[in-house]
Amino acid sequence: MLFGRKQKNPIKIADKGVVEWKYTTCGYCSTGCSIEVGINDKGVPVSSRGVGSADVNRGKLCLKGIFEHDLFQSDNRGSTPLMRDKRHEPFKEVSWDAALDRTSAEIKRIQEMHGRDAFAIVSTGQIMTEEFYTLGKLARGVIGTNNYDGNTTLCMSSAVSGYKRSFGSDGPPGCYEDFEHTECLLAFGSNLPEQHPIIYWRLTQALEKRKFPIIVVDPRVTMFAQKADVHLAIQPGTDLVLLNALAHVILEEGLEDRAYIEANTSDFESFAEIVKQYDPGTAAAICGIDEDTIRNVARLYGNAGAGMTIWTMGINQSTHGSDGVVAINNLNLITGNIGKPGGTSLSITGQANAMGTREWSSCSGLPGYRALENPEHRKEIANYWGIDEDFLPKKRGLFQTDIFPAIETGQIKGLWIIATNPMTSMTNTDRMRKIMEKLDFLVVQDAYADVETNEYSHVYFPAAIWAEKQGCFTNTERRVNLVTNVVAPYKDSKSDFWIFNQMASRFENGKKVRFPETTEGAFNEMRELSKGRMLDYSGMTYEKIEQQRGIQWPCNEADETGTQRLYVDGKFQHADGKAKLIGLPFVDNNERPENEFPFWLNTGRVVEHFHTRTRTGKIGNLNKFSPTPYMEMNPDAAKELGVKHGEYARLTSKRGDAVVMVQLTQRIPRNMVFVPFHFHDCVNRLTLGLLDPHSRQPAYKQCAVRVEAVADQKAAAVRNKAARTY
Ligand SMILES: Nc1nc2c(c(=O)[nH]1)N[C@H]1C(S)=C(S)[C@@H](COP(=O)(O)OP(=O)(O)OC[C@H]3O[C@@H](n4cnc5c(=O)[nH]c(N)nc54)[C@H](O)[C@@H]3O)O[C@H]1N2
Ligand SMILES: Nc1nc2c(c(=O)[nH]1)N[C@H]1C(S)=C(S)[C@@H](COP(=O)(O)OP(=O)(O)OC[C@H]3O[C@@H](n4cnc5c(=O)[nH]c(N)nc54)[C@H](O)[C@@H]3O)O[C@H]1N2
Ligand code: SF4
Ligand SMILES: [Mo]
Repeated sequence: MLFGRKQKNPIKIADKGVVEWKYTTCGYCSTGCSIEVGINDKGVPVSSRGVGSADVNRGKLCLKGIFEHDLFQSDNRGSTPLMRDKRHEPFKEVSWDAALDRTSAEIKRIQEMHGRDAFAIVSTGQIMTEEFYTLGKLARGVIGTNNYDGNTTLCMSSAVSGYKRSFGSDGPPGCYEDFEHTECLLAFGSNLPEQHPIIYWRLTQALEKRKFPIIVVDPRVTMFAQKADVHLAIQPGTDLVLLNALAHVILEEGLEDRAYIEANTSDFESFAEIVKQYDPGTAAAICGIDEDTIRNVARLYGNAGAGMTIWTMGINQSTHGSDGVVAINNLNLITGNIGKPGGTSLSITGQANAMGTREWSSCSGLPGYRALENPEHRKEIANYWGIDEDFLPKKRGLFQTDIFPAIETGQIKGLWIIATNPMTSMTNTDRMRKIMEKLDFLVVQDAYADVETNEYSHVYFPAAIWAEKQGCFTNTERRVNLVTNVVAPYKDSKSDFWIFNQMASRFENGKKVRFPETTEGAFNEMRELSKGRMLDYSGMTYEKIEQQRGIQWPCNEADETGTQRLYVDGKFQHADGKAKLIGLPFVDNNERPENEFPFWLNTGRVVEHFHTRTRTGKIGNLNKFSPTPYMEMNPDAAKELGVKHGEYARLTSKRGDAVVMVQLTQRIPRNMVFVPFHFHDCVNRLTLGLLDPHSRQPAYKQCAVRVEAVADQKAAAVRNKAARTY
């Protein structure tokens, strides 16, 4: 009996006429999926599919990857360089030479008048590693500004700083395969099924083979929380207190790994002293998780043969972001869960190449995890690049979140923005508007001409995007994978690599320093510079990377396949070879809900959109699922205020206001609203963005707002539509 299947029409897959599939790596999130783009007989990309032989995604893609070929021809791609004398005047189309000459002249003028650091560069986590390396050479070795940073300060800075404090170096020690071995997974502030769908799929694959407990810490009942065995709906910004309490119970009940602590860590006593103060009763009053649950979770983790912790923005984007990361590392160090299968502290990274910038861009230091503060490192790099050692600064300059205030106070006069859109993604965008207006000169380099930040520019460089270029991305598990140029750059747009090389040739130092003409040439420099270091690329070639569908560093010349885990031997990068245990007292320094602003404002993402929607807003099959700025609100709280599902409501903070559609849901607690940050002139008008003292990362997830019903729904709808450019 076929139960009627005979009568059904078989599913038909439209024949797109693909004549060739070309290998590349996804350009959205840091999961690092291998993609093949299908090209038809006219050379047009018409389809995308996952690569079955790639270990990361094993043939799967999420919905962003499935439609990624639509990017190449999407609306408002930058087609030619643009220029104007004054901002807000109409742009004129100009040649590349004219745009590059004007920009280099402005950089020189500003540096001569106000000093080298008066010109700043803000970059991204979304260009190729070879492009990062080249930009670093240009910024540090040629232009010579110390105010050079990237949007990773909004994203990964807390993870970087936490890894450095604990282990003596950046570098996520684990890998996706750890899901296959772990006996307990603890996830902090990560909405994995929506934000890293394929990493989540890898987790579900592991769970199908073998059940192990999952504990999700998130103030919202996310999809991940719904799938968890234990959901800890934590008080915003207090993860550090919970982590201290977990360590407290583990030490109190003797669940720690004494041998590991003694052999591989330092400063245990001072750490234990601080942790003693965070008994679960005291902690419960702050973090909102009851005493018994804290004890149960500590026992689950402490008794697991291998325990792993993953985290994303719920930890990093906090005034205790860096401390939260160190506290996670503390937990895993005292339980001996670093560098072993299923035992790790794995920061889930964000942008496709957030890792590449950490490794090679020289934003926070020098290439290959070298430090500006280290004279040996300065010497090595100066010699290799052929510049005077004294040309390099002796310590790191301003972080991105300090560059903007320095424009406000007049220290910085000129700015080059590359592949980031701070007019939508920075906190307090009204303040950002004033900051942008203060600049003497702004150049914006983006794949799209309609990116909001371009409203304030004098020069616009149209950049080629993703698989119009060739180069590498590094994913969350340190896997270097290859992006190949599937199609030529759109119209007269150019690769970021080409733009940096052209800019270099317009400076005196640029004529002395070698700038290879191909990204492969830059890659070979990186291989040489990393030989014998922890971050070792020397055994990789483009060919090998494509063959293996990505290689995890370190990979030295004798190594064929790369390395899954760091610190397997318990040797760390601090001078004494040990990892540091660091005691972390909690200081409550957030803006909190109070009378006039009684709700927590929590912000983040949805699955269909990527960041400021410059890309996904233009792809019909993505935008149609989430076309409107909205907030999640608890039905009980809404009832009290007369706020209704599907209507517009106004949110107001001390900075500004925003009008959003209301989605009533029990996912969110009564004293909180959640708004995705993808829309311009929306939630970042409200955010405060207090900065973490170590990482300078903004607390995007904690501030206070009030909610009001909007009487004139029609006007709100019209305003809302007008505010969206696409
Ligand atoms: N579809 C899609 N995928 C993406 C992106 C995208 O824009 N769209 N962006 C990529 C990038 S760059 C990044 S950085 C990642 C971000 O990935 P995630 O960090 O997973 O995403 P978010 O939605 O920013 O925040 C995650 C969760 O943190 C929770 N949270 C808020 N406050 C707290 C707190 O105090 N403690 C804890 N424990 N949790 C809290 C929120 O409720 C939210 O569910 O996603 C990447 N992937
Ligand atoms: N309220 C709130 N705000 C947040 C966050 C939050 O959770 N809440 N998250 C923060 C985080 S984690 C992040 S990572 C930031 C992201 O914030 P942004 O960096 O501003 O985000 P994007 O929209 O991805 O900007 C990248 C730009 O690069 C362009 N682009 C893409 N590919 C290329 C290329 O190859 N070359 C060039 N030149 N341009 C290219 C795109 O068109 C886009 O304009 O937002 C932060 N802002
Ligand atoms: S999970 Fe991330 S890397 Fe994979 S297809 Fe989706 S957006 Fe691309
Ligand atoms: Mo991010």
